[in-house]
Amino acid sequence: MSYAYLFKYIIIGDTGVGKSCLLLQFTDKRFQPVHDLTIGVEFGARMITIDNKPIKLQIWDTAGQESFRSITRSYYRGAAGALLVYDITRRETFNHLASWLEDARQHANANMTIMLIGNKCDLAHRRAVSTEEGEQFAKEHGLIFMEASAKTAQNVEEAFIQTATTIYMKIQDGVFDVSNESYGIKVGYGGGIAGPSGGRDGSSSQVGGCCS
Ligand SMILES: Nc1nc2c(ncn2[C@@H]2O[C@H](COP(=O)(O)OP(=O)(O)OP(=O)(O)O)[C@@H](O)[C@H]2O)c(=O)[nH]1
Ligand SMILES: [Mg+2]
Repeated sequence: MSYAYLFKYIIIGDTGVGKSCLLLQFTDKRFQPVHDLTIGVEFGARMITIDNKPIKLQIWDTAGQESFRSITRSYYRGAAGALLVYDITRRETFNHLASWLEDARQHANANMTIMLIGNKCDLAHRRAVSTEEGEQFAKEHGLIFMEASAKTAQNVEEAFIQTATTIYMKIQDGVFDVSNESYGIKVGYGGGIAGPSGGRDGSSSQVGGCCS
């Protein structure tokens, strides 16, 4: 399937916060109740539509465990968007956000769009981080913010799509040189400047199905 643009995303955050579950909910509309520890990096993809244009999201789901941190760092480069995830029921995952941002600042391009996600908002009775704290942190660091649940699917679509909308608007504003793929953006048919080979979707390792 052809696309106007392809955006690369990375999902980061502590182990167990629900990164893989958010991806699975977005690509397959399923929830995995068991913690299937990610080893290294996994991959998912899905089509969305923004401004009537087909956009392909190519998503790298990284392992949160400390021992994989150096592998994760090698995926920041070439990402247009990042979902930085914490678990609203575990304060330490919120406390570690600054160190994740530090990694992003060092290894990602300066125009990467970062969406902060307070996940597991279905577990309100076990909440350890207030919504206001999440909002405040996001505001201080120039991030977009949403609370979400990979279990109920609340705000999952919204988080991925809002991130893409922000990237799309940055492209319209001329923030990126889209011919330079190191920004994590590829132009296909109907995008800005369609290249001679642009637009063909040759990906075969797609985890999720396509929608819309
Ligand atoms: N109640 C609830 N549980 C969730 C939610 N998201 C994830 N979980 C559970 O949290 C655990 C960890 O989820 P994963 O998605 O595997 O976590 P991860 O961030 O990918 O962890 P690593 O791969 O080790 O970095 C699993 O048991 C999930 O079922 C959610 O929104 N609500
Ligand atoms: Mg995982």
